[in-house]
Amino acid sequence: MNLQFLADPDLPDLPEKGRVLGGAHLGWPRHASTSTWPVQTVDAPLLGCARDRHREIWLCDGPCHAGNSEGIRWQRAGDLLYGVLELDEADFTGTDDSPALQLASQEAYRRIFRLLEREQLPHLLRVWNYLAAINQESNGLERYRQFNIGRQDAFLEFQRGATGNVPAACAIGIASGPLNIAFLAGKGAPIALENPRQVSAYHYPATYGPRSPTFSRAALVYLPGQEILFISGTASIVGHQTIHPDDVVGQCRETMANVAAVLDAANRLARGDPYRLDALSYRVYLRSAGDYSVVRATLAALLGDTKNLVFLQADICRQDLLLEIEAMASHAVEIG
Ligand code: 3EB
Repeated sequence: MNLQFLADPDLPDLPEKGRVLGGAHLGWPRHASTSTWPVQTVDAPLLGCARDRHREIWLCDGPCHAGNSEGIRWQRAGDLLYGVLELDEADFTGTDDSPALQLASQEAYRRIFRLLEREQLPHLLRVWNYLAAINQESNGLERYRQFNIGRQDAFLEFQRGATGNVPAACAIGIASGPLNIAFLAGKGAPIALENPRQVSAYHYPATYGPRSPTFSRAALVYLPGQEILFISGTASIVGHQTIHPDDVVGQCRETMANVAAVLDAANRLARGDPYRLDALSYRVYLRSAGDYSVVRATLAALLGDTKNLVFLQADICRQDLLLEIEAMASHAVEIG
């Protein structure tokens, strides 16, 4: 099974629909999706984009089959599965100790893990998490930290461990709406990568919340003849501390130094040609839309151009972080 990432403006009007594993629609206001495959709708305003939405798909070279279980819209092709689920916090009765978002997060990951057990595709490779009002506090705890408790509880409940071989991920704040999670899973284990410039997120000290986030800095994923690199949401964090508060250009450069460090770690293990910073597909999340021009210029200076970048206005999981950048690339590798 070979997987190809296609995005606007290079997306065909009518991709061969039996071969689209799934995708994402970015932009606000939201467009009703008419796709027959699972689509994660990311309700965040696009910045500097001529189109009013940005569509992405994962195209397979073989047939996909669809399923809908555990409230997850999913599709499977060979040993790969892409799924999307949305859970409304209002459907959960929180308590002082366990707010609704924590319970919804735990339930979302439980459902994912149950589906993966049933499909015998045990490995979570990459997860895209979006939640409303991520920096808002309730029950004395920031909502991102509530999410982290629920997520980690589910990993532990399913005996998955919450350190080491955990998926690449992002966790981003949007204005409103349900907890919204998309994921890619497979039969084979990914290689989880860490960043030598950063404390592993799963070892962050308790000053960032009672439970550490459960994600790796990147994952190398293997399909027959193909290697995919997923670089998790990356920010201006060195060690475990935010660097350059109130300086968006400083944060942008530090973030790219982190992306470059993760890329170096990937290239030490990559089986194909080396990955290059200027040949990745990027999503850039900016807390403040007004920072768009200066961040774009900073990235253009580092990367040469910005044609493989999508910019979105969204909240980052620490109040002092002004941006977060994630990236991805796919390379052919020798089979065998
Ligand atoms: C960081 O490095 C920034 O909780 O899944 C980045 C990627 C971040 C994923 C997550 C959080 C997550 O801590 C935040």
